[in-house]
Amino acid sequence: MSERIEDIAQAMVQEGQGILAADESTGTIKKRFDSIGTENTEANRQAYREMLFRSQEAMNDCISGVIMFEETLYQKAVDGTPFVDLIKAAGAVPGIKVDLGAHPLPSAPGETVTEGLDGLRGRLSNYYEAGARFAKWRAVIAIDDVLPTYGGIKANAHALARYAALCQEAGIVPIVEPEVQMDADPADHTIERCHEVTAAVLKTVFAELSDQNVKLEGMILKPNMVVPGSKCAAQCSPEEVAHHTVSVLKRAVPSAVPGIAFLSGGQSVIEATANLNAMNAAFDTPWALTYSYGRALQASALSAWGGNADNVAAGSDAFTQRAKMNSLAAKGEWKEDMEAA
Ligand code: 5MM
Repeated sequence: MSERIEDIAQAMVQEGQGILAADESTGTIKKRFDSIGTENTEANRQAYREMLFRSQEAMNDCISGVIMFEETLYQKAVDGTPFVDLIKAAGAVPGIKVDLGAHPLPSAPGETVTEGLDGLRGRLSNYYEAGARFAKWRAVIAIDDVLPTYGGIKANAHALARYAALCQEAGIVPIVEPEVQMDADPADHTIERCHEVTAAVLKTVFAELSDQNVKLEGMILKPNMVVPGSKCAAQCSPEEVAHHTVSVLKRAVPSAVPGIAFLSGGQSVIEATANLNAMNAAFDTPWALTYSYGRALQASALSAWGGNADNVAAGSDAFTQRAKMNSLAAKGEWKEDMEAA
């Protein structure tokens, strides 16, 4: 694997591949395990992640990078192989979530700012030693008729840029993730409102990245797609989502950025695939458009596994199916009837 951040970033968005977001913190994976009646123990977290990382076909052909939580970065498979080595053996890049979560932004009701900059330089050096070659930081942007405020956008964009510059100094590719939420209450905003807010957020993020001298060739953007809120009465077709998303991105994201890897944000597994496919089928873009999905890659695998060691093959098959469908979508070659096949 090359050690230039530009080459690592290119490898992460190579054609037909995308990123597995398996960086659920201990609290978030508890919610996922609760949904299948599985206890949130370290052993179960290890077993679940090993099932994903040992899914050879998916990992070899469809997954270019894996985002891990700190615990996972240092975990091993049952045979003693470090997870980092399993991921590298599949030709994928190991990555680490380095933010410490979204916390209330003072004097800004309803808004958060993501924390974790203090001590980040030292943590990045340790994560590099452990094998991580990319990192992720997620800013959470609330949306309704009046939110977000400019102050809220600016605080999050500034933190994203400070994080990205520190990553690049450490030889680590930053995934810059500003998420305009689609499913947080009230979640009734229209696609036009999401368009407006996403455009303002990305414009501010790229201004801050420029101010902090972040090398665009050595980063990946992980945005939301432009979609209506999950409770909006007017839902949209994949073609409408593709049109809004690509037009916002074309105006905000410099062509020096090698790739854009979307979050799924609460879309169903099929919506996330269909929307990505619609973009790649209809538009030529200066950057690769691919996936960095958490729920949309894992939901069916999680329920097929169900916390039962006897179901590892079924869970792995379900993960492989979603990885293959999204790989096709990243090339604009997916069709709905392929799901049944
Ligand atoms: C996998 O979930 C990630 C971690 O979430 P927490 O910090 O809340 O535990 C999350 O950042 C994820 O990487 C992105 O939101 C994309 O995941 P989705 O499920 O939206 O595709």
